[in-house]
Amino acid sequence: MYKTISIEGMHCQHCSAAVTKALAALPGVSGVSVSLEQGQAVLDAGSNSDAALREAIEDIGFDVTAIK
Ligand SMILES: [Cu+2]
Repeated sequence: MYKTISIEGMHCQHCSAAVTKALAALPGVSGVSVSLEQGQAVLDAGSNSDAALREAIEDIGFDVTAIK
């Protein structure tokens, strides 16, 4: 299932790369695309819960403001 995650705190390419890596590391996730400008990640989350997605991002120091 495709999800759009709104993320606060990404300031540069290193930040968006770190978010991409953290999301892609979750089992079953594919097609991760992170936009630094929009502060959003779009991905096929597979069977991961919103809570798991949120935790993966918060674990590396960014804030999740919405998951749709
Ligand atoms: Cu950065």
